[in-house]
Amino acid sequence: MDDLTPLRQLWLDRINTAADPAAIEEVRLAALGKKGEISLKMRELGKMTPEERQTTGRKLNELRDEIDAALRARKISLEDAALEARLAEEWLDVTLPGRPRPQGTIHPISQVTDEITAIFADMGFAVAEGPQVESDWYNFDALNIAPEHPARQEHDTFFMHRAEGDDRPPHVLRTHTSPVQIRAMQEQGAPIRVIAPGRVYRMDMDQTHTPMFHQIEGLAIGRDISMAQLKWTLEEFCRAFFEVDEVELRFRASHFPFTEPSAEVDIRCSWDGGQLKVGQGNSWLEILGSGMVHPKVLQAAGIDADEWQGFAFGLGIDRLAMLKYGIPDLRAFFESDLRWLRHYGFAAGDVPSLSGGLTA
Ligand code: 2NM
Repeated sequence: MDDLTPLRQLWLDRINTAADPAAIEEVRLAALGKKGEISLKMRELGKMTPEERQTTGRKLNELRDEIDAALRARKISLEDAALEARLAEEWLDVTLPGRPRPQGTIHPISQVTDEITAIFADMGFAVAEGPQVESDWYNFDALNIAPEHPARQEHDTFFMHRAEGDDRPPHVLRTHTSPVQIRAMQEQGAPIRVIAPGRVYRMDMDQTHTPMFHQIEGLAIGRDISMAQLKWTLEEFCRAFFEVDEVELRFRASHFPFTEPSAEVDIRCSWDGGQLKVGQGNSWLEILGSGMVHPKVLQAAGIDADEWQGFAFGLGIDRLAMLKYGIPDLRAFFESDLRWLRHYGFAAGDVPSLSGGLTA
């Protein structure tokens, strides 16, 4: 049999010039596959004399093994090179700073809610929360609001839909956070001291009203809690909230179904050059409603009205935020305008605390 050296050189050249793993596989099939050149040569061994077969067979075996080894080595080095290329291409610098995104701020409503919550927390009030979709019992009946009361009419309250033929009274979007206080009294009984901040809904939309707004209501029930403690609590709240040493409050007789007696509360103020100053001047600013919780309300919430009494109050967060921070337009509160937010919003680090002064 002829010299195998040229054949050997041919295949090693092909192997070493194969550009990628797919080309290597083609060369392998052409050399060592069933119909590959080396395989065909080995099949011819059968036609040889035993002597020829022995020497040529050994040489062919050696050549096959050498080609096979060269194929594997080339394949591995091509795969390594491909991996190196990918690693060089697909790098990611995990130390890069994050991409800048539109920078938001703490909304004035969130800030003022946190400020008010901090003040009442300091006076021993816990925060209570409840559903925004309420039964008419929690939103109206339990609060001594009669079926014919104007607040229950279609044009004031958002009613949820009932299925056709379901005659039960529909649920409502809560019109105040009082239902939260009813639930808190049912769950915890008396004595109790809670505030309920949250969203409330009324069908109203003009310069000074939005159909969704924010309220905080407070409730303190004990054996002998009176209007005197209500007045002190609200004065203390106003001193802390408006960050002034002295405030003067005026209680005006009013009427709410859920309190008796009821009072609207004004704070003495001045408007020098459009700038609100609290605690001085000759103007009065209405800031909240309040009263002694009606015995029927206590009873509806499962509290014995012969043994317990207490005060409640409610205030609008949105209006207080406008007053404290000089924000002129209520509707801008809910437009999610980033320029407005950057102007009126607060930094994430401005956490209200009483020890530091709320806005220190
Ligand atoms: C106000 C004014 C007066 C009030 C009453 C209650 C409850 F649930 F305890 F009866 N919560 N809030 C209340 C009382 C709310 O808002 C102007």
